[in-house]
Amino acid sequence: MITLALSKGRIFDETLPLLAAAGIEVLEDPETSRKLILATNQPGVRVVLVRATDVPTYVEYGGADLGVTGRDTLIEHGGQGLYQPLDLKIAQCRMSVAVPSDFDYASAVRQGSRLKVATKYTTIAREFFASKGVHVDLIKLYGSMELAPLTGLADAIVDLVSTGKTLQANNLVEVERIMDISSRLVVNQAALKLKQAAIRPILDAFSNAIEKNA
Ligand code: PRT
Ligand code: MG
Repeated sequence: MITLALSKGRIFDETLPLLAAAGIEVLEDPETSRKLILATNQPGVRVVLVRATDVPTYVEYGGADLGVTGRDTLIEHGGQGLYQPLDLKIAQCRMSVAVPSDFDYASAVRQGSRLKVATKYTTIAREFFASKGVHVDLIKLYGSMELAPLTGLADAIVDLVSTGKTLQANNLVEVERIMDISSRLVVNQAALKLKQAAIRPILDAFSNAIEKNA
């Protein structure tokens, strides 16, 4: 049995076409079913639904053989013990710094001010500001980062941006692009050896499908 860990929402939705290319069809809709283990049309393949941030953990410890996870999540997790054979080019966005539209970020940086930065992505934020030589106090949040500068909790946020509509709706502007983000396939290292015969065709089908989309 091959177990694939996915999170509900954009990762599940955007992985479906890749699974289809590998001849795998998920037999239940996670938005309507309450099940956490979903059968597929292939008796040897199942999908487990986990929180996006838990995908690397499931795959690292063998709770799943394969998983799909954002580069953001992977960097924060550390990626240890995971084989990362493919950039699936799905769930694309960017990691950015944003501030209230009336905050002069450029002069704060120029003057060497200490910035209060709220984020879920403390590893990425710490490395980015350290590389720029900007001193920051990081405030760890688990969601709704956009609220932090509006309430005086922070001067800036580090968050994912895709259309930019969320920033705009909250009067925030993007002042730095830290990195481009897409989702990766991650594979448990032991599973890759022990379940080669089942995993290899899935990797090949995904890889061909990505090339076709490019
Ligand atoms: O939502 P939940 O708390 O359950 O978990 P999650 O946020 O970790 O999962 P999910 O499904 O929202 O995100 C999974 C992965 O999708 C992330 O790890 C990213 O790699 C990728 N991804 C791609 C995104 C976005 N685009 C995205 N736009 N993840 C989040 N967003 C959020 C962003 O945080 C911000 O709040 O969408 C908002 C901005 O979108 P725009 O279009 O208004 O700019
Ligand atoms: Mg989310």
